[in-house]
Amino acid sequence: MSWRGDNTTTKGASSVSTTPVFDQDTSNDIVAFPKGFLFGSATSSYQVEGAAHEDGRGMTVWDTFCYQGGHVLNNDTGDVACDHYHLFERDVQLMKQLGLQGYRFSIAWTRILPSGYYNKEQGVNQAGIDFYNRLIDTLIEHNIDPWITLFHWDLPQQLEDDVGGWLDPSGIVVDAFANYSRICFEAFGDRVQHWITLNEPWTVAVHGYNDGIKAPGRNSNGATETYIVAHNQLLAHAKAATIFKQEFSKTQGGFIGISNSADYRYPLDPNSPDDIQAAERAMLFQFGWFMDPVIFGDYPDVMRQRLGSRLPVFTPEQQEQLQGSCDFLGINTYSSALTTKPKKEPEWGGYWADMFVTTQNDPSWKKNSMGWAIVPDATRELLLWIRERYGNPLLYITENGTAEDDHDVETAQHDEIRRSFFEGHLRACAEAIDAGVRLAGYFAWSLMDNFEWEYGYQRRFGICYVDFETQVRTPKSSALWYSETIATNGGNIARKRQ
Ligand code: PNW
Repeated sequence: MSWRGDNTTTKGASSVSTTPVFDQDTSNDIVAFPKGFLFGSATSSYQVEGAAHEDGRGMTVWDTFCYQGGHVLNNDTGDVACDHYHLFERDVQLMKQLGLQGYRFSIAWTRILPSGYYNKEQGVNQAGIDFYNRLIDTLIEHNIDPWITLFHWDLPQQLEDDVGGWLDPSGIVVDAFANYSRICFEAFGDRVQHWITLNEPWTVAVHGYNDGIKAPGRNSNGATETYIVAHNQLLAHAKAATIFKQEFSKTQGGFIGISNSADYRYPLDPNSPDDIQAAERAMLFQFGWFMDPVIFGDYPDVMRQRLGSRLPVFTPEQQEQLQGSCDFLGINTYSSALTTKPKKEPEWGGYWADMFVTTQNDPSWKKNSMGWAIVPDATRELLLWIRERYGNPLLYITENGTAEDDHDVETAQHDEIRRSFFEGHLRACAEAIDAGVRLAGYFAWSLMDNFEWEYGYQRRFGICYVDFETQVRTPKSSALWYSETIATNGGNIARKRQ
């Protein structure tokens, strides 16, 4: 099978191939992932770094949101978090011990550009560049492939104050992101092969501007703001990806993509045309909203039909920039639901009313400590759905994981629910690959317990337990199991559930 990227020369952690070979032997009872399949784990800057006011880092909307009080459980903040900024060397050691092949982390925009903008007087904050250089070099020394996310929600506060952040109608925020991205490609692109422009623009738009539960906490005008914020993020992605392709990838190699939220929706009644349509509409309102533009150059038809003029319009030039802007697609997937068509049109406006879907869980599904249903098979269905709609693109699962109540280190070391979550989801991935899906890697969310946004430190997604008093990390049983999965290439996963 031929893969985009077949001709790449791999730099950085060179033992990690970017060229998976799909020659699956499905006669075996045990799962085997394709040669070159990448197993990693992920974090993000605001959730793990801490050192919030050190070495010139500028304020972000998440600092502000936490300091305002009342938004985050216990009014927790990311001021210290996992202190990864100071402890990264130990953390890389931990990754090495677990045998991780890739580490997906995000760059804090305001460590590089404290105000968010580039200008000659202020220049670039060298201390920020130095930190990520040390992190990248340490990863490469340990043969762990660095995957960079450029934006994982910590927008510079100055941009929020000056132009309204992602609501900015003038294009300043888009240009600022493009300039910041260029600085990163230039500084780190000699060693970094995989770039993710944005993490879950869906969550920023919907949780930040429709539901008001994440920074900047707006919810009064979701019916329009949500779509403007999504639009500007897509334009920012397109501009950064264009810069990458025009100015960098030809000479320094590398690949660029975007990580989108994608949770599979089943029709409640598989024989009901209304339910089938509701499921499709839900997928297009979440995933298609961001994926259709980067593949086809425009939003899904169903969104245009339901929103009319509230859905912003791309110019032909923007469409051209967007279409084909990704070398690979990053999938962040956590849960699933059964969908049906609501009995009547909602009286209130906003994103969820626009989607017009009622969801429920199957009674047999277990729930995690976030209340999210655990549905491993939905990941296989999701991957097959993506293959059908988008013509079998190159995929990476850039996040998948679960939060459990591991509130002390002993409990955490017996996290059987999380272990079996990973087993089920990785089996589903293997099944999709057997069916021809081009899935080339998987990142467990998260390497360690961290600042879980509005839930503060009360929800733990880590495969390693973090004692936030002492900053000691302890691998949970899921981490040890995952480590064995990596070492045996899936050899501890039976093809069929026992
Ligand atoms: C992702 N949902 O967010 C983020 O990328 C991570 O930073 C975060 O820690 C992780 O998942 C766990 O929450 C999500 O509404 C936000 O289903 C919202 C949803 C899922 C994931």
